[in-house]
Amino acid sequence: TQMSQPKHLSSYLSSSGSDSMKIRNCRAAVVCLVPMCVLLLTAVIVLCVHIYTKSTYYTEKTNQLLTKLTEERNELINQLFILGKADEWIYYQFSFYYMSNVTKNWTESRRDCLNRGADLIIINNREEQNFVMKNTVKREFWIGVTDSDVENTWKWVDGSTLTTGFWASKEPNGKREENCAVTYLTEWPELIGWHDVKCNDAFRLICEKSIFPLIQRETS
Ligand SMILES: *[C@@H]1O[C@H](CO)[C@@H](O)[C@H](O)[C@H]1NC(C)=O
Ligand SMILES: *[C@@H]1O[C@H](CO)[C@@H](O)[C@H](O)[C@H]1NC(C)=O
Ligand SMILES: [Ca+2]
Ligand SMILES: [Ca+2]
Repeated sequence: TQMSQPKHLSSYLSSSGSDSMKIRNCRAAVVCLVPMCVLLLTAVIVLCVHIYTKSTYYTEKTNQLLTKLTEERNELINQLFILGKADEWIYYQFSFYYMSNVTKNWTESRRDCLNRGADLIIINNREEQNFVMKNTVKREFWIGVTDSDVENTWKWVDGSTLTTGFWASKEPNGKREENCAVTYLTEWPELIGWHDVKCNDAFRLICEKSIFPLIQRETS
């Protein structure tokens, strides 16, 4: 039956012509066309199946993403509510900040931040440093960096190593005596910036809570 159809078709197509050459050409064309049609159809089906599975895959993915995003949003709203309630937190560039009014040593200050669901500030760049300067009074504030473990290897509270900081000129200078750091805003320009000081001294603190751990926890 496979061969009968091309034969029939070709004879139909060449019904007006008496030229056998024409018939042969037509037959050859049909013989070629039929597998091509089959191939094309197969391709279409494969493509359809592909698109179908892909679309269901994407629908699933989209739903997952939507659920995740909704959860994220709710969590963020929750967080905003908790932090906003205190009305002491400032939002800037994906982080919330809290500047204290009371003074404590570095360890106690860090504990204070942790109790607030945050940690001592990690100053990542010049913009963040400028933000801190703009939002603090002319005092020293603890920041989350210390070289208590290894002299002159300053580690942030998240375990990362400080590369370049915003140290005041001639700082850090305290060797083993001064292993914790404050950011200092003062009228003396040469003293503006970070200072290493004694960890047991009492200063105000800056807490930072990034919104990224929240998102990372959700997506992992
Ligand atoms: C710090 O607290 C005292 C009272 O405990 C208050 O009078 C003062 O205004 C506060 N300062 C700031 C900068 O919030
Ligand atoms: C920090 O202050 C607390 C409470 O005053 C004290 O118990 C602790 O020993 C101090 N820590 C350091 C490292 O000085
Ligand atoms: Ca930071
Ligand atoms: Ca110093």
